[in-house]
Amino acid sequence: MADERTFIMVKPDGVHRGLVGEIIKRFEQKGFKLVALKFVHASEDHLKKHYEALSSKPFFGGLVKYMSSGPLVPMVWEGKNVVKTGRIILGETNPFDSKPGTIRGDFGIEVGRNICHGSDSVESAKIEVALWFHDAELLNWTPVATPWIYE
Ligand code: IDP
Ligand code: MG
Repeated sequence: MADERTFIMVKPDGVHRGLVGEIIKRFEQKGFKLVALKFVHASEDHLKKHYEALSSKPFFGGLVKYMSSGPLVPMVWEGKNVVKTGRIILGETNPFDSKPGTIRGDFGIEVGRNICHGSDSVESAKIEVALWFHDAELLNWTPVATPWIYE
């Protein structure tokens, strides 16, 4: 369905390394539609909620520190199969396992500095979008290129 949505976020290392435009570009040029975007410095509490499912992992504390150490660029992207395709655009969790051509494969080395986040399912995307954005921040618009992307 062309109205599937995913939550993508540039992490602090991606922001510090000047990769915000590069990451947006890859989703934009694929044909996905930008629905929401902001620039925020999130609290540890907010990030603990975002990564709730990982709270028992040994790296959880370090992950929350890293994610709250600097600005983030949370975004919502929409399009057919955008959740799965978004994960392919990002690469594997560990940049070492990520193929060239993916964001993590092209720009990262270590799992704890993997540049970007992407929802892993349609369900978790809904939860993450609601955690990071108010409904009024999700814009309703139709790109003029739509009939040149979808048949
Ligand atoms: P994902 O971001 O590819 O969905 P998850 O397993 O959901 O991967 O893990 C969330 C984030 O936690 C990863 O993107 C990475 O930043 C961090 N992380 C995952 N595994 C490790 C690890 O073994 N050491 C340090 N950080 C990790
Ligand atoms: Mg995940």
